Amino acid sequence: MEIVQALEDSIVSFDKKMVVELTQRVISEIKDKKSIKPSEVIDGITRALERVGELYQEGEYFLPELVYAGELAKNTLTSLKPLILGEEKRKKESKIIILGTVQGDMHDLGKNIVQTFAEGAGYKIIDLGINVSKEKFIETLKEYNAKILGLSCLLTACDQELYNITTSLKEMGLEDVKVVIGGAAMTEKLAIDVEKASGITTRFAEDVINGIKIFNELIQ
Ligand code: B12
Repeated sequence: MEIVQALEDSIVSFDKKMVVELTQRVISEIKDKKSIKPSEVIDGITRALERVGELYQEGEYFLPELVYAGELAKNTLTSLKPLILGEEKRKKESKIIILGTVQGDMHDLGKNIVQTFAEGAGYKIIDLGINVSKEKFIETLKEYNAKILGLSCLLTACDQELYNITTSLKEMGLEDVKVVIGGAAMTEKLAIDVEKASGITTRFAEDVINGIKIFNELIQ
């Protein structure tokens, strides 16, 4: 786990050369020695971005640093993707999840991790990307006759979108759709409030692993 810690530190200190080198080492550890799991590396990357976020909040880092750390993390995740698919493979090919980041929000690193893991767990993911309107979510749910909607939201300012989307689901007669929300601005309490206000089943996932468990429960 020392390598994962070093990778985490090199993202926080923007040491690109070290990030590239450590990513390669981590990949060999996963493939050859099987001493590290891809999910442990994801946890390390998540911690790194959380630390960068704290430094940003404290005024130590600024927006360009956030962007750069996000890019370093993205490159590592892209290299890990084939291994994650290998780790999580199971059979739920016919189960479809519509996924996206809500309107007004451009964050996609967490959503992309969910996409990769859920695909690895055998789900078919229709990823609508970032800044997705409620109309687009609803149109796609209908198009695929999908019953699970995964929403990523990292900005408190976008909380209202969750109410808008779920209320529309109800109004459109799609009350059998179940919603799973995740991202920095989401909480268990918010999920409960959204469910109460809309009547649409809404669950909160604190991370990707918890998210996959919830998908499994909801889709049974
Ligand atoms: C990287 C980052 C950025 C990057 C985004 C790059 C990208 N391509 O995504 C950039 C620089 C572009 C950015 C921009 C902004 N950001 Co920003 N950003 C972050 C940062 C540092 C990390 C987020 C991240 O990627 N984390 C790592 C991923 C892996 O974690 P995650 O998203 O939480 O996802 C995990 C779980 O939550 C869960 N999950 C997530 N989504 C879903 C969905 C489902 C269905 C499921 C099951 C699970 C799930 O699974 C994931 C894996 O376990 C956070 C700080 C933080 N602590 O979160 C701030 C943060 C989210 N940003 C913030 C802000 C304010 C902004 C800006 C408004 C800044 C500005 N002034 O312009 C803009 C917003 C632009 C916009 N309209 O969206 C604030 C939000 C505050 C709030 N509560 O509203 C934060 C919290 C920073 C802070 N402390 O102030 N940001």
